[in-house]
Amino acid sequence: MDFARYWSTRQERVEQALNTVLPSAETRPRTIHDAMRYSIFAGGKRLRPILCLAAAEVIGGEYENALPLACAVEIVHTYSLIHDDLPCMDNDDFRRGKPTSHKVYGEGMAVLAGDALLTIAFEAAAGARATERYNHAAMILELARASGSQGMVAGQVADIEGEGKKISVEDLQYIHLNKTAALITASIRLGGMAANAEPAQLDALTTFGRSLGLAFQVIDDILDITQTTEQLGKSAGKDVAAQKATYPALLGLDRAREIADELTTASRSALQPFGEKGKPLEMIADYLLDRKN
Ligand code: GRG
Repeated sequence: MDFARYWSTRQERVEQALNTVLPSAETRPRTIHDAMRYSIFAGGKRLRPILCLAAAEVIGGEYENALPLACAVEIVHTYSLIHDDLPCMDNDDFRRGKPTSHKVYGEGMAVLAGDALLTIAFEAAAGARATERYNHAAMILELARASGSQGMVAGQVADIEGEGKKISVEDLQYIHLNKTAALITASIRLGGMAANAEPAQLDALTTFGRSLGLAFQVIDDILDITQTTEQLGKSAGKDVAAQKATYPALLGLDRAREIADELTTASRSALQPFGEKGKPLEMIADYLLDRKN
């Protein structure tokens, strides 16, 4: 399988779909729509939507059916990045290789662009087609739970409260599972739902998602200290500067690498019930382990 081609065709399809979901930059009020588009089209990898499409295909569905949900997860992700970069949060000047939203549009407009993206994500999700096992409410609930105060926001709260403190590996795992793995897992589950996955299949996708999501954040922690700002497209070395608890900080770089390997292996094992059909998700897991940004 030509993985580069697999990735780029889906990436292009996601770009097109996002372009349709978002109001044009000329739509009044222009500033907010321009700001929303600026961050959405700033050059993200599109990992979450591609995982969503891949999960639908692994279950045997058409990836087109999962596109509204794929857009929804990418839009929630982009909102979280805009807010995470604000001076009152991580205070970052660069994201996706470009100046952050508040640097270009000012803080007030960046907050609003994040708010508007979070809202329009649910509009996008509402455009999904219900399946025999999963109605619209189930899909919307999945996205809401993963994004809210018992999902991504919970992780962000624990992350902020943990800054400068000595926290346990269990606490760090709680942060990573919520801040990062929750939305990644939901992206994969939503793809499965769009393809009418059987309950046991959805369980297998969930196990895959949690291990992959954790591995993704451990690798992100490692890259923060091993890569340059240019390579990452966002400021490197921020975790050390903010005295953040990370896997390398708590356990050392070598052990963090081992953990990323172990989690990737665990995620691949969860795909066993899918046999050969699970190959695309397996390749995505391998690609994430080796990524440089
Ligand atoms: C509610 C005010 C308010 C803020 C919410 C929840 C939140 C802010 C932020 C948490 C989200 C966050 C920054 C998680 C970290 C996950 C992570 C490693 C993101 C980078 O993902 P990539 O590498 O990025 O997929 P690209 O740019 O490629 O999409």
